[in-house]
Amino acid sequence: MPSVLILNGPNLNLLGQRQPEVYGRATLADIESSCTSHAATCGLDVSCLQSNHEGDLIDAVHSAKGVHSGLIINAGAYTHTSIALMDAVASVELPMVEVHLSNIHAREPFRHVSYLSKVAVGQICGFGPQGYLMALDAMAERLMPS
Ligand code: CA2
Repeated sequence: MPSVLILNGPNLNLLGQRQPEVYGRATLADIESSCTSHAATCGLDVSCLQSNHEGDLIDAVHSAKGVHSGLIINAGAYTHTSIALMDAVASVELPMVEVHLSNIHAREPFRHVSYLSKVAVGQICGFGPQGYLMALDAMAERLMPS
């Protein structure tokens, strides 16, 4: 069964505890659990990792090569700043779907730019936790076309 690595970046460990008006009430554990259940219905295995550290996210992307068939990444604020994470994704040559809980294009101008989008198959934003499930559907179609 193809395996997908779901990476979440800085501060996403705080989901459900603060700013529910922006990010909703689901915790990261809730989201990871629904991803695991949904992935099974799509014929995918998933592994989930969250880190507040850019280098750890880069290491996780490097380690995905040869282990996972695709990446789903919500890089948090590193989305808008990290050329290094973009380069890491490009280097492993795995399909990557970018996810954001909020609609980054409807927020502050500094959130409108995503370095990760340049190396993504596509970006899903504004649908809250459901966006991760949509990303799994997109990845399943990409890895196992019907
Ligand atoms: O909408 C998203 O998913 C974001 O990636 C979330 C990032 C933000 O910097 C991006 O522009 C868009 C921030 C994640 C912070 O998460 C928190 C959760 C609860 C309380 C405080 C922050």
